[in-house]
Amino acid sequence: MKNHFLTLLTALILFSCKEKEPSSQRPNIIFIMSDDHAYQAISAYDNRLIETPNIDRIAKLGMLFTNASVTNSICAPSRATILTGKHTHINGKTDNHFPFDTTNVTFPQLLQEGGYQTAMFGKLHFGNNPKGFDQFKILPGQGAYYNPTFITKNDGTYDVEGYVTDIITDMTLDWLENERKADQPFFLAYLHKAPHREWLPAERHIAEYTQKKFPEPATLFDDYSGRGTAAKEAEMNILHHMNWAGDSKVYPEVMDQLGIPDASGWDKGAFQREVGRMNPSQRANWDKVFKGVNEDFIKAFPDMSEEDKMRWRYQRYMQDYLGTIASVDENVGRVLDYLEANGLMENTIIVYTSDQGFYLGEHGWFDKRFVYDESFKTPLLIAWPGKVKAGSRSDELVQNLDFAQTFLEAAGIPQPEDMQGESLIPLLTGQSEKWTRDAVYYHYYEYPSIHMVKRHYAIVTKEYKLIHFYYDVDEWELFDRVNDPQEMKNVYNDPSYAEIRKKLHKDLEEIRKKYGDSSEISQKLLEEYLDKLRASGERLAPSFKK
Ligand code: SGN
Ligand code: CA
Repeated sequence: MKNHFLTLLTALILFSCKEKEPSSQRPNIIFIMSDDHAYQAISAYDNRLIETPNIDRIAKLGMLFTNASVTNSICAPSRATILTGKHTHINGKTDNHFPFDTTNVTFPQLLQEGGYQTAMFGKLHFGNNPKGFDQFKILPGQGAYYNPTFITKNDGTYDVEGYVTDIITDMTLDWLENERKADQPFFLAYLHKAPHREWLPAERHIAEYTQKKFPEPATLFDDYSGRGTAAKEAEMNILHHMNWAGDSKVYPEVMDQLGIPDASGWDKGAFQREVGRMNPSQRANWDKVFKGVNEDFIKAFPDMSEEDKMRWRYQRYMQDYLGTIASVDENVGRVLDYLEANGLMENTIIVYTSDQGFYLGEHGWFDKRFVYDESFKTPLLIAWPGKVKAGSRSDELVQNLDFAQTFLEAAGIPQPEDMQGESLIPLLTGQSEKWTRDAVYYHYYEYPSIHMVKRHYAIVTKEYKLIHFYYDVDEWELFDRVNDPQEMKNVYNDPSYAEIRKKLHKDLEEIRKKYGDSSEISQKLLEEYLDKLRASGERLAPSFKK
């Protein structure tokens, strides 16, 4: 009897081990995404502005993508594309204003059903909670840098004292240490708010960064003469459209003293919304540095030309923007250290990306939205020790559209037929001959809205970009990406590009068909958007001209 019992027990143990084997071999996935992190501000791409040694560790361990892009360069729509593996016109999330349609199927739901433990910490920006997560602690909307509020799956909504990038990391590490189940693979979304506007660095970085001086981009004083109405009318110019208090950290009372108007109507409010959240000790540390910055500005202001003001504002912008990235890099380092110290490196896919790129003064701009390179492209670094060759690079045209299917393939879960991306696994594992994509599709919708970037769609190849701006204009642009990498000259009407133009028009039609986009769908989405804007009293589409 005893023997029988032991045999049965051994059989049971063996059986359950066997059952668990496949799942324990499936990789963990850590998806690290920052908000508005330009590739120009990651030293693995470009070290003229900042050193990011920890983010660079991911490139050293794995693969750096030099041609990664988004399908729609704005926050919530990019996140919707990532989670659904579908273009905006299919998943319906055209803009930041109105909530995500949660009847969409997202890949975390499929991972969860397929046996993955799932968690999300940080910024989602959907207007509702994520589906398919065993645990989440997310910021409401854009979230705050100092003493942020979190919406949580199990503990309601509460404020946490401290700096947002540190807190999101503390939550992530706490989950890895205390909630992660050893017998299940996990998907962890670790999503930073930084370096999103209004760019408030952590206390420990303020003094250091306000003293730095950064090289100016060649196109800081672009007059947009080589491009059409959209570039000329966009409200993203550092000199003309940034907030003086909210963005450049000129104190509201200093604006009054110098006679600088609150042209956006919420400049001083934006300052108050962010700096006003600080506790007395944080505020004292802030003032210790920024009072000096303001005093220097008061002295210099009377003699400053428009060009001087642009230069001053560019430096202020970079000091704060890059100051917030210093914390992101340190905190990514904390997570990588944890993985190393806990034997989690071997079987974990580590992704670092941003929800889109960003202008760091190129074309005189901040913000994103355009299909022009700085906002169309996005950083992408993927490590998977043992599977992805250390220190490798890919210049293939990959997109945020591809994450869902990549993760599903890695997890051995079937990819739904209606997802529109392609798994990156062949590129990651050195089978690039299986990768055949030679063009990608882009479509931006949020207009009229803040920054006033017109609706446009485009086809992009490694050599060219053909763009159509529509709705209140009907203008085409064609850029030669090889000979004009700064995209200063629209060659659409240049006769020497006539053949290329013809071919690209044909390819654009085909790619729109392939992804199921059309003028009818654009028109329908436009009307729905305008209806919702009207219903909201058009508060969401102010003009920010100054
Ligand atoms: C806010 C910012 C904009 C920014 C959008 C969208 N203004 O409205 O500059 O383009 O967010 O950013 S702010 O004064 O409120 O900071 S996104 O990353 O969420 O798409
Ligand atoms: Ca963003």
